[in-house]
Amino acid sequence: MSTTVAAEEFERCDGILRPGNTNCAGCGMSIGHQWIEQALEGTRPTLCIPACCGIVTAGSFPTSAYGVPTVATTFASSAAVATGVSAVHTMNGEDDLTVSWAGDGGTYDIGIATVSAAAERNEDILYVCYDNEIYGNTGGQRSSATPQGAKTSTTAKGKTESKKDIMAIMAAHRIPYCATLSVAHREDFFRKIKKAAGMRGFRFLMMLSPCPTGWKSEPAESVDLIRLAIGCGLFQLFEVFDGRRYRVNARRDGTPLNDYIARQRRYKSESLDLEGLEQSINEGWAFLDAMEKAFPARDGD
Ligand SMILES: Cc1ncc(C[n+]2csc(CCOP(=O)(O)OP(=O)(O)O)c2C)c(N)n1
Ligand code: SF4
Ligand SMILES: [Mg+2]
Repeated sequence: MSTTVAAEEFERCDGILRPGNTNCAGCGMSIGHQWIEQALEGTRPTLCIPACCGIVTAGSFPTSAYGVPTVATTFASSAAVATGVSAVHTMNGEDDLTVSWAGDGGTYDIGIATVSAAAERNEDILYVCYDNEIYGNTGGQRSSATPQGAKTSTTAKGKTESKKDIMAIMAAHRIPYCATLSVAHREDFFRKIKKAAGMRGFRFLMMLSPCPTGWKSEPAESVDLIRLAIGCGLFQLFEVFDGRRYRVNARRDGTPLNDYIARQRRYKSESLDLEGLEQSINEGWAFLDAMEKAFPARDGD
């Protein structure tokens, strides 16, 4: 077997994610990193990553699968550390982009205090939560982002509570920009990364991140799953400006919820309540439609 690094791989060594990383096949993080890198067109961000799969990605010292400066933070503190990194860039007169890249555990749960504090201070941070709806790297435990009905290693019969509405929480901070990201909608993804990178202040992006290991799904179906999640309305693709003006980017298209559920063995659970889930999807859309109608985004947003 040749040990020569292919020319195009070598060229990518200074990108965000290098070849040879340890992400599982079909992991949403791999797509997310590559698309952010491509959307930034050569801009090299500084990454602040808490304890999560994303910091396992780096591999063991002294090598790293990240080709940009990366700070590993404690589980709760990526937004606090990013605050410091961003301040240092400013003090040095550098225009560098500071990116927090954190899981749902580090965002919705243990990290919520530092995320909220940085958002309230409107720190100059691009915060990206890759939400795989579990504590992936520690064995797939439940998080507050785990959806109702999904089995995890700590909810053997399926989770009984609903997923926390992190977008509503972040919008309530009235930060300049909040948006959801889909790895099945490349153009929309790139547009949002470019938009967020071109703004100042706290920008919050949330990507539903397929996780074949935790979702018990086929790695090759990861992108299809996100397309189905949007088609059935379970995952809403939208953006909020200054926490007040809403724009929906894709609408549900009548895809049956079961088309999404049936492809993931995590949903083979006693507590799955399909009707209840459908009702909460309808309620979520009634809310989002009403917000967009009452408080639409402006042309320049
Ligand atoms: C204070 C503290 N508690 C627990 C842990 C163990 N721990 C490390 S990462 C993690 C879960 C991370 O979940 P998430 O943020 O969703 O990222 P994922 O692993 O899914 O990528 C846990 C429980 C820790 N590092 N620090
Ligand atoms: S456990 Fe899930 S999130 Fe973690 S690397 Fe594997 S697929 Fe990605
Ligand atoms: Mg997670």
